[in-house]
Amino acid sequence: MLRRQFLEALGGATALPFFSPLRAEAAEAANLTYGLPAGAYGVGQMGTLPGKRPLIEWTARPPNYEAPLSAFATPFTPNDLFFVRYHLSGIPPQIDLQQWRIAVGGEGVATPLQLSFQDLQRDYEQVEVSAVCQCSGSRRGLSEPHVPGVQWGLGAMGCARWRGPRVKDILAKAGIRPGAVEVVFNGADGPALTTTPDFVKSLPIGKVMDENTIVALEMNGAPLPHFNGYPARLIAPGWTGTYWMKHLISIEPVSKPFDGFWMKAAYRIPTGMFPTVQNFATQQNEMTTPITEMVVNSLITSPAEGARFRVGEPVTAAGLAWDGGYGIRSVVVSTDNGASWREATLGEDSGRYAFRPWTYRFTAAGPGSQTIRARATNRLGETQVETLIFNGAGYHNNVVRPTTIVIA
Ligand SMILES: Nc1nc2c(c(=O)[nH]1)N[C@H]1C(S)=C(S)[C@@H](COP(=O)(O)O)O[C@H]1N2
Ligand SMILES: [Mo]
Repeated sequence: MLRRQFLEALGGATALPFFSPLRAEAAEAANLTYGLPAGAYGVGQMGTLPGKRPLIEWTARPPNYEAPLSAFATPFTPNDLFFVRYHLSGIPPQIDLQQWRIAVGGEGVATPLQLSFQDLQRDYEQVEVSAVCQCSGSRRGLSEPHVPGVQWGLGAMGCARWRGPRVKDILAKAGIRPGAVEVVFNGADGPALTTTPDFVKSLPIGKVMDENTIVALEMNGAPLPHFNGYPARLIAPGWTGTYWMKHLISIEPVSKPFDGFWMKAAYRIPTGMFPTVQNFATQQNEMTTPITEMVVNSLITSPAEGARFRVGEPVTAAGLAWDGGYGIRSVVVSTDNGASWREATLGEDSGRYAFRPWTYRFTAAGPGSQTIRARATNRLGETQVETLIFNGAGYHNNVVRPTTIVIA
């Protein structure tokens, strides 16, 4: 049977048991996460964008490609396995570096600037920030009940070393006027149909002036891949990917809250629902508020779902943990369905915005199946939840999630 047919057949068989070899096999065939809506298994398939290795293709126009679990074997995600997320399909097929400029302007600056790539490299201190870029909707496909939108599994995220000038240094050069409450960022992509609003985002002035908010000209020591925002993108460490404007072409401080569609109608969560410290006060109302910081979370990268071990065999579980920029304090692991938890060993600390690797060794019990669960806690004491905090957009899913291994 062709893989596609196999997956479609599986798509019809809803309500597979919590763990089944069939489900593990199907997920593995397409690199898909288990637990997605049954129909998603007929949609997600491997696809290759120019400059990338195969990723899980959810939509080709606009391009929405998820990283397979193998991309997270290292704490920095390879550029050619980094996920790709776009809202609009009017993406410039290529960008001419000689012609490309960032316009720094609007009523909020004294001296408007037109900055070339060379200006950005030459005239400003270059700083490096290691940071996770995670889509607000990563794991949306695991929402219960399921919600509309791209049915992302675990891989709508990645971590890179980003390098370039600080936004605050650029604004200092342009002479930012007092009274700016937000800064508006736009990218070179646009709607294919004029009826869809252009993707434009703002950030509160406090976040913009943070010394870690930069315009990245490099990603992991190389030029940005085209589909990750070549030649330059905004980095808003700790905050979800929606603010990380790709193909950046304008920076504009404003004295009133920006009222674009992508601020007012999208990327919002019910006010007070999540325990974030930094919020976006100028965009908040009683009902909803913009999503801001990522919530603390972890991923088990090894062993794979359905992996086989012998009774008594030593197993090393490994994975990653991250949060909104406070840093990971601990990761605990349970191999007995959550009855007891023990400390995992944390790996190299690449900074408070980066993936923190962890490992945990145990002995396979059994025979039968055994579950592995990981739970990260950050330095604020925030921890992952046992039960989903449901919201209609499927954001901030940090539910503790089991990986099941088979022991014979
Ligand atoms: N120009 C532009 N920038 C964008 C977007 C977009 O659609 N267009 N999507 C944003 C969202 S929602 C996310 S999650 C990140 C994804 O970054 P990546 O595609 O490099 O993984 O880009 C952000 N920047
Ligand atoms: Mo996103």
